[in-house]
Amino acid sequence: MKIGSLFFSALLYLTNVQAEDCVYSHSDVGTLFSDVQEQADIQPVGVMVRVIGGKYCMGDIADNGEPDEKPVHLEQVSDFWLARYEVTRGQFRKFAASTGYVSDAERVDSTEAGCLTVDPEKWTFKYREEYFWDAPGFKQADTHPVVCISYEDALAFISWTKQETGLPFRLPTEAEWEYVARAGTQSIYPWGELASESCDSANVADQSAWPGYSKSPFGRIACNDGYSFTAPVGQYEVNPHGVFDISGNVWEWTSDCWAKSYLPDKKQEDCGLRVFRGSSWMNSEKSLRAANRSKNGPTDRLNTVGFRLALEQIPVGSDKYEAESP
Ligand SMILES: [Ca+2]
Ligand SMILES: [Ca+2]
Repeated sequence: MKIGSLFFSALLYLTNVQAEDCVYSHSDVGTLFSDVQEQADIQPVGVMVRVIGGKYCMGDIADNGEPDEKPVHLEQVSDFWLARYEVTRGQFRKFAASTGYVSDAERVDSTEAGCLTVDPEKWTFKYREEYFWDAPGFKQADTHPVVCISYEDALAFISWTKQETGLPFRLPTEAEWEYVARAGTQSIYPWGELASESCDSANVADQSAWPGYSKSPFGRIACNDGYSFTAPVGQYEVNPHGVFDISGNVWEWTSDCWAKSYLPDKKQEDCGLRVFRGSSWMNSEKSLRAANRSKNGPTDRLNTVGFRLALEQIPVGSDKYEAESP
């Protein structure tokens, strides 16, 4: 963060944000999907969409969340580019094949090799040595989002995309992620106030969840999205900013360190924990909320967590991509 924007943010935190501050005009929110003019197909990353920045209220607006989602505060997001889809297993396969990359789940020297998965009988989580991105414990195709990926694995993939394209790809920040997920809304969920209305927009723990799910402490949402585990990317309604699966399917690593609150003076940032956002096929009401934050260590990996790429800007006149209209 630049010094100027840090000062600006501090002022906003100190201001007591009122409900009316969270009412947006269209120009505040930025250009929504109906206005999107720019997208770019950049191989091997895929389609990136341009997100027009704006200001919004970040955090637990509905006041039904966790302490780390408070206080609600104004955030200013600059224009940036975000991948239309979660990174797929096929994209990760191409990366692993061309670089010989060995993921954290596959490292033999790992104290806990494999991928963290749930025991469907006891609903306890444990690392299973045989599970990794190409064998996550359920059936996937290469069009599904890659899972069992640690934060460090995601950074390794990003390094490769930088080499392949010459463009400075990165993970989105939490503020960028929530800005895109909310898309101008202040409701509990991006689609409204009810989790049961999620199934057109997101792959969650729904009525089609696997049989072992009857013992889950998370519960199942009262609608049917058609997938027990991951779904191919892009199966549900597009978000107003032009991206798919921002909520649900798989959690997405962000570039931020987790902190106990959004207050700068109490932040006590612990970079031992990185934030991921958006909930997954295994989760339901609580974690699907737009304000929800989850976190894990940088080498931890679960079969519910993947990632999505962001990019500051595409250089004018870049020959790395073909600009397209949607
Ligand atoms: Ca589902
Ligand atoms: Ca997602």
